[in-house]
Amino acid sequence: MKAQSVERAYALARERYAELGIDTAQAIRRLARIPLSIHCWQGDDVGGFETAGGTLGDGLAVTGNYPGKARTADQLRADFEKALALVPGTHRFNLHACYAEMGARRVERDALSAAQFKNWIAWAKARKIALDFNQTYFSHPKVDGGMTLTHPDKGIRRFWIEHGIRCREIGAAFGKALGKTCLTNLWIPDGMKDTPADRRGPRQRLAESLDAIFARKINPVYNVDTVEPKLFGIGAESYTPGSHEFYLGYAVSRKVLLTLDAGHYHPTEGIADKISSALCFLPEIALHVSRGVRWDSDHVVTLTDDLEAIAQEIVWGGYVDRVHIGLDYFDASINRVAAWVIGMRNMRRALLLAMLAPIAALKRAELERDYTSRLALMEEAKSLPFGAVWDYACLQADVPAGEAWLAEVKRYEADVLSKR
Ligand code: RNT
Ligand code: ZN
Repeated sequence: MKAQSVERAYALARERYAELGIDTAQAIRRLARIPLSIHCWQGDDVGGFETAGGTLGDGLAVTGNYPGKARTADQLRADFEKALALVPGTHRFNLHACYAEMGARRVERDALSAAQFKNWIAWAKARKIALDFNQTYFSHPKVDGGMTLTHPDKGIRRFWIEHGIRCREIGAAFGKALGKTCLTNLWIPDGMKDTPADRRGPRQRLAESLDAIFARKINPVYNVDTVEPKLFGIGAESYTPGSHEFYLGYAVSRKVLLTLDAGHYHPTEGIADKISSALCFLPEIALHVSRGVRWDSDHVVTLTDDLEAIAQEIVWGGYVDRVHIGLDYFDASINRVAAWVIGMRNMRRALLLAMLAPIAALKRAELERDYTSRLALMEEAKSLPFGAVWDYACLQADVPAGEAWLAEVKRYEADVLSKR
């Protein structure tokens, strides 16, 4: 795209938005400051580096075998840097415990420490990237019968409790080293394939296990904890102890954050409407923005009505500082760097669209019970020249506008990915 055409289109768009009282320059500035936490696991199909060629399971499934996936931490870092250079704004990187780099000595998950993440910390520091973290309760022999923190065996529970604690400590080490608070997210795959006889026991054990994990207070300047509910998983269709109600109650009563994953509810149930409810009772929440197609399939995030609704809730509700936006999807059937870029750019596009809506006029119409105007304005807003503002935001941030980023990914594929 020619810079000159982008600038000309932007000048007209700015005028049009100004007629509606919308300041496009301010929106672009605000957008750049919203941090998105980008999941590391899109780069290698949730593989991690503990064992070579590990297979996923435990309710998670990645489909596709597009060539060129990252096989080492260095490759993953390089791939992410490529993606970062193609999206405007501030980004964090969200690691999982299974991305530990073991070096000469293999360490079990209940004994992990920041030592296995020293390369990640050094990299993040050098590039001024904040890190987030996740316990890894999958791809491990101690996920026994699909159970971790709810397991009836105390020894297995203890192992996973230790893992939970170690990961909070690693999160705190990230926060301390980088000077940016780490958000550590806990999700477990535990569940039952068929109708359980005891729904109570596993939930009580889960609450106890979580209490043991969160018992030690960690300075919230370094690490903040969040818990992620789910409706069901593959092989756990009938019962999930860590359901939405379970974790909502847990988060509110224990003062941890709640992570709303867009794929973790019934197929027609979105997470947008949950944001303002949860934020009545929680100071902050986290999001795993994803796209389920018929089930929690974790497709690449596209600019859907669901995504727009999420962004509108965050922006229109005035929650930008209280919602930690993270992405969570994994597609191995297309170029993985492109998958990152598409989802990242779409999340930003949705936020910008929300900022460029005539919010004040919409809210005024609503208060005056002029629902006719509310609907009319909402619909007219859909054809405002948003694309010109987005392109200009990219130009200003010195990242490719329009589809120009794709050529860079293709070049990277030819030069780097195809040679792996
Ligand atoms: C699984 C959860 C969880 C994972 C990541 C890899 O359904 O969404 O967040 O996707 O931890
Ligand atoms: Zn998730």
